Amino acid sequence: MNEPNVPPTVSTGSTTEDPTPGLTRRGFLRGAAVAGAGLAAVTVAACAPGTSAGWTYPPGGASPRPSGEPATASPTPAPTASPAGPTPMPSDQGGGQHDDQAEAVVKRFLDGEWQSVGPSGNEPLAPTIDGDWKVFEMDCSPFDWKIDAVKPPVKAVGFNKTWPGPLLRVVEGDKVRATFRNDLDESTGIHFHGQEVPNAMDGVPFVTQKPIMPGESFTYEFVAKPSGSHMYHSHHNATDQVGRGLLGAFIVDPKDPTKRYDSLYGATQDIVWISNDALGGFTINGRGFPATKPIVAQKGETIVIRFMNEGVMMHPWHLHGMAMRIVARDGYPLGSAAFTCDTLGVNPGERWDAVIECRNPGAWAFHCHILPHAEGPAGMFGMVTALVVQD
Ligand SMILES: [Cu+2]
Repeated sequence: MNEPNVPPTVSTGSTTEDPTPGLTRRGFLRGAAVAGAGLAAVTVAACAPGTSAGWTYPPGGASPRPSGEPATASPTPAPTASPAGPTPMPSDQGGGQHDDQAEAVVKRFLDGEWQSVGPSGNEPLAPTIDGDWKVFEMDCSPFDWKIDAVKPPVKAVGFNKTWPGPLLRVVEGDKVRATFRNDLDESTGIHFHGQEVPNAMDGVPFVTQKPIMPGESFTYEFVAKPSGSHMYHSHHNATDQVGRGLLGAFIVDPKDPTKRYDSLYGATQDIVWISNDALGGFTINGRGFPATKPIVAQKGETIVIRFMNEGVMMHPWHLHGMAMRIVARDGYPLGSAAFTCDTLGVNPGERWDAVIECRNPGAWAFHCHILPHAEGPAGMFGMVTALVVQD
C-alpha cells in the first residue's frame, strides 16, 4: 500500500560528488529561469554560496549569463561548462545518468507542472448561511488523483474530489454545521481535529456515533474554538482513508482581528501545507515533486505557512536561504516561546505556523530533510518545493 515515488534509496549525492569542485555546481541549480507557472524569470540559487558560473536554465534559455562573468569559475577546464549554459554532464564525462534525470525533473518543476496536473486541493469553500450557522456541505467519494504529470493516477478518497479537501475557514465563535454525505463504498466518520466539540460531534465511530454508512449523511454541529490551524479528516479505517486523501484544513481565525496573522505580522500570504506519506508516496498538498506548487513572494513580503501533518511519520521541513519564525503549535500561539529555525520537525497530527520574511531573493529549495523523502538517484521527488523570492 505504501508506494513512495521512488524507492527510498539515499541519494548518491550528485551535488557533493562533483568531480570538479572548483565549479559552482554545489547545490542544485544556479542561474536558472523559471518558465511557466506564472513566474517571472528568477535566479535559482544553490544551497551553498559560491562564485557564480552564471548558468542558464534551460540551456540557452531565457536567463542570460551576466555580462563579464566567465563561463567557468575555476581555472581548471571543466567538462560541464559551456557557453550555452548548464549542459547536463553526460555519462562519459563523469556525471552519470542521474544528472540527466535530476535536471529533467527540475525542469518539469520550473516549467510549472503543478498547473497542468489537475485541480488543486485546499481551495476555499465558502459556507452558506442559515440564520447564525455557517453551513458546509461535502461529499466523501473515491476519485482518481494525479500525484504528478507522469505517474498513473492513484485511487484516492477525499472531500469533494480533491486532496486535500476544501479549505474550511471560519471565525472563532462561529456556529458551524458541516454535513458529509458518504459516497464511498465503505463507512466513515469525520473528526474535527483540534476543536473543542461536544462529545457527540467528535466523529469517532462506535465511541461517539455510528459509522456513516455508504449513501448516508451525517451533520456535525459545534461552535468553532479554539482559533488557529486545525484539520478535519476521517477517523474510521483512517490509516487507509486519511492515507488516501480524506483530509482537509480547518482554519479558525481569532475573533479579535488584531490577533490574525495579517495584522500581527503583516502577512500577505497564508499558505496551508498538508503533508502525507502513504498512497502516492511523499506528498505536499496531494502532490509530489515536481508537481508541487512553488511558493512565490516578492522580496520584503512576509508570508505564513501552516504546516499540517496528516501522514504517519515525522517530517523535518527545511527552508534554504532564510529562517522561519515559528509562532504557533496546534493552533495555540507560542507567545514568548516563539522560536526561529530553518528546519522544523512536524509530527503526525501536529500543526505548526511559520512566519517567513522573504528577504533573500532567489529560488530556494524547501523540502523534507529525511532525504529518502526528497531526493534519490533520479533526482528530487516527493516532499520538495521551492520558495521563490522575486527581487
Ligand atoms: Cu519527510
